[in-house]
Amino acid sequence: MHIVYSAAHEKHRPELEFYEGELKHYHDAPERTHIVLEAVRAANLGPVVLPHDFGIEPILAVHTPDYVAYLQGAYRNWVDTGGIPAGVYPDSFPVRRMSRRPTRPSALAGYYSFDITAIIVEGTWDAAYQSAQCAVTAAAQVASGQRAAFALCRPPGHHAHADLSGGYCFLNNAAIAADWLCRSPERGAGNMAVVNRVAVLDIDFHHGNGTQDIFYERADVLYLSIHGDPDRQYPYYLGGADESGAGEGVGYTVNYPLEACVDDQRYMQVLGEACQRVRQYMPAYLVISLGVDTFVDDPLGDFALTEAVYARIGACLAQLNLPTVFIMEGGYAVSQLGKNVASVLTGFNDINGNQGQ
Ligand code: Q9C
Ligand code: ZN
Repeated sequence: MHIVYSAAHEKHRPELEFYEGELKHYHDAPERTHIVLEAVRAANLGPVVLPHDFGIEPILAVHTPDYVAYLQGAYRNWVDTGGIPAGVYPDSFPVRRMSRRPTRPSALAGYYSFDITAIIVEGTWDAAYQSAQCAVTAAAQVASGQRAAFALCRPPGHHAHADLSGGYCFLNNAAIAADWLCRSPERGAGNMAVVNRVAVLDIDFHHGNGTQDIFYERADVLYLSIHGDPDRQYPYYLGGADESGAGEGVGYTVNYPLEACVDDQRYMQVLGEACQRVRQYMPAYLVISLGVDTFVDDPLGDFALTEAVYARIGACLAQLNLPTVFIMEGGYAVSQLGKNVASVLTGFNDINGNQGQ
């Protein structure tokens, strides 16, 4: 399978985040991506390719124009109005009963965020744009007949809503890829009028609140997520088992919020259930939001998965026998990050008799 990677992610390098009451080094460091790149190279999964530029259209199909314009100008506007050069740090948020859209750049930062961790620096837009292009490029690979592709996205995407940043995410790469696959001309039996069904299975430790919200009222994208129960874990305010879609989308959102200390066996049991739901849906494509912050030593998660489970996860996904786009999301136990991601992908390839190479 092709690995789609752009070095543009390096331009997104916020130094500090406010974490559990203290200023800490930003968890989504560029080194994460370098480690994964090295591991997937060493695993001989396939060629590392640059993203094509599909332009702004696939992004605007998911995100609002005002939000995209805000992201593009946020850093310059912030600095020009006296903001610190270290980055755009939102401090106030319009929550219940507050809905004015302000013009001051520092206030807009809160207007377009739901938390304080998606920090914008000078290169953030370029990095987020190329990250989204990696996702679309990987989607285009499977739309044109490849069994699978891996978009090594950074910044990640699954927390980003149509018009909200948060959780280190700005543009929702998985949603952009899934939506693009629904509309891609290669799909279907060459019938442009047919909208393809796409399943998005989110195996990052955190609930993909952004992806859920983007597709909440759609039946052409099935969103499933296995994650730490939001009653206990970030993103706290979305991701319950009782959220199952609205309008035409009723029944097309499926959440598996789990207890702490989930082990390999329990995880594989729940993954099996989720895969059954995917089979029943009979999608044309599968998009995996691939986070490995489910690992026992991850500082941001409280599951207890061991390194041995990741190849099993990959094998289980391969058995769905669908054209599959892997999108990189979280994973912060840097010493094991590369190994765990590579294990998912090699576990997937091994089932397919290495067709991906
Ligand atoms: N006290 C991803 O894995 N901070 N994002 C949590 C908990 C945000 C994780 C704070 C974690 C976001 C893509
Ligand atoms: Zn995560």
